[in-house]
Amino acid sequence: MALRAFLITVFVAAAIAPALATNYMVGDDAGWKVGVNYTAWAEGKEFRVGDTLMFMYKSGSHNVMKVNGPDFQKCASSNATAPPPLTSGNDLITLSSPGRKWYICTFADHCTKGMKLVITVSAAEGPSPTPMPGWAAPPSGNSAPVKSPH
Ligand SMILES: *[C@@H]1O[C@H](CO)[C@@H](O)[C@H](O)[C@H]1NC(C)=O
Ligand SMILES: *[C@@H]1O[C@H](CO)[C@@H](O)[C@H](O)[C@H]1NC(C)=O
Ligand SMILES: [Cu+2]
Repeated sequence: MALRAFLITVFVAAAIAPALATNYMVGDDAGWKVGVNYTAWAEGKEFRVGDTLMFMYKSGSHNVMKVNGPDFQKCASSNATAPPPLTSGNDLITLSSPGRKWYICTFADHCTKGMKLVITVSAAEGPSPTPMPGWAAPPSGNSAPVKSPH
């Protein structure tokens, strides 16, 4: 049963270890809508490369557009080469690079009414998110070095 115990240990360790990536539900239960202070929501949160943002809203009522800093201040989207806004209502964004990131809703006056989120993403830290060793080759359970006979 050494293998079984080892696998359970791995599972427990994986569950207890600090998460390698965090999934943030923007606005928590409120989701992405008018009337939520997303500056307050983001306060105190540490966003890191590899984390994800989930924007939840009724599709067709809002959208999510990544903009630059000046456009964020103006609640505009002037970048003609920027990708189109996300519109699914279930929009997952993976934070793939460090730095400041700005998101707005481009519907009517939603942005000026508060549908704007700015975050600062820092580099990933901690253990690299590589697969856990040991799945393919569990240890023998013998902690002493094996002495080869001579
Ligand atoms: C949103 O929250 C931030 C930080 O708590 C605060 O400084 C700001 O005044 C709030 N904005 C509004 C419109 O309430
Ligand atoms: C416009 O969008 C493109 C594509 O996302 C981006 O590479 C570029 O930096 C943006 N320009 C500005 C001024 O934000
Ligand atoms: Cu909106």
